[in-house]
Parts: sequence; C-alpha cells; structure tokens
Amino acid sequence: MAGNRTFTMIKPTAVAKGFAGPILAKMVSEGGFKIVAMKMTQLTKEAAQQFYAVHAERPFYGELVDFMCSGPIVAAVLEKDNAMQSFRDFIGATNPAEAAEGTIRKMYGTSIGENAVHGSDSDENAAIESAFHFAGTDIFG
Ligand code: FUP
Repeated sequence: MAGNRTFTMIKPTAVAKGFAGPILAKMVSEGGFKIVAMKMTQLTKEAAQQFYAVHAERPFYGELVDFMCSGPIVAAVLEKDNAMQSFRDFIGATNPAEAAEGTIRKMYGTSIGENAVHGSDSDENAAIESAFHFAGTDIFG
C-alpha cells in the first residue's frame, strides 16, 4: 500500500527569491498536502553529500552538493493519501523546461539543477529523508 507521507525541500535559489511562501501555499491549498513537520535550515557540505550520496557517481554530484548547501532551504514532511507519487506529479519533471504547466518546478524552477523543490522518489526514501531532517517528536501527524 502506498504511504501517506513524503519529504520535500524548497531549494536555496527558490528560498532566496522569496518563493518559499507561495510554494508552501500552493502545496497546501492546491495540492491538498498537510504540513506535519517543517523547518528552515542550511545544509553543511557533509550533510548535502550524505543526503545525495545515491548520486555520488553522477557527473553533477559536486555541483548539486555545492548548490544545496549554498543557502537556507525549507525542509518539510507532507501528508496526503499516496503522498510520494501525488507530490511528484504535483512538482513536475526534474527539468523545469520539461515540467507540465502549473507544476511547481515549471513555475519556480530555472534549470535542472535549480529546480525549486525536492520530492522523495519512493516511500522508503521518504522515510529515510524525513528521519535525516526531523526527530520523530518533531513530526506532528
Ligand atoms: P528528481 O527525483 O526529480 O529530483 O530527480 P533526480 O533524482 O534525477 O535528481 C536529483 C537532483 O539532482 C535534481 F533535483 C537536480 C540534480 N540533477 C542535476 O543537477 N542534473 C541532472 O542531470 C539530473 C539531476
């Protein structure tokens, strides 16, 4: 059965441009996602390396890590039926240029790297990524 929680980060450029508020509002009021944990934080280089360890062999890994620790992010755990897939549909394709009209990445992303938001790609990773950022007592489901 599909899980009812997923994990997201609003990435540094989107936060710096003041898009955290509009993005969160869209997630809640249009997407129907409930925020059950949230914080503004800045990843250390080590934390970004660890978070994206699955991409360590990819050519864009260094750039991705540098970008993700370049400024504050907003991390959140979201709740909805079928949360992981529903949220990935809602944010759109990895590359904003290929994302459907009206999706968060289309509206707020500028490139495949600076694509405004992260969304977990499996229920298992949603749980791992949520635990990476939040203690169980800081998730209010
Ligand atoms: P997604 O699951 O849609 O976030 O996409 P991926 O897991 O394929 O990629 C994770 C992150 O790596 C993306 F959000 C941005 C970055 N990336 C690049 O910078 N270049 C690429 O070619 C692919 C991904």
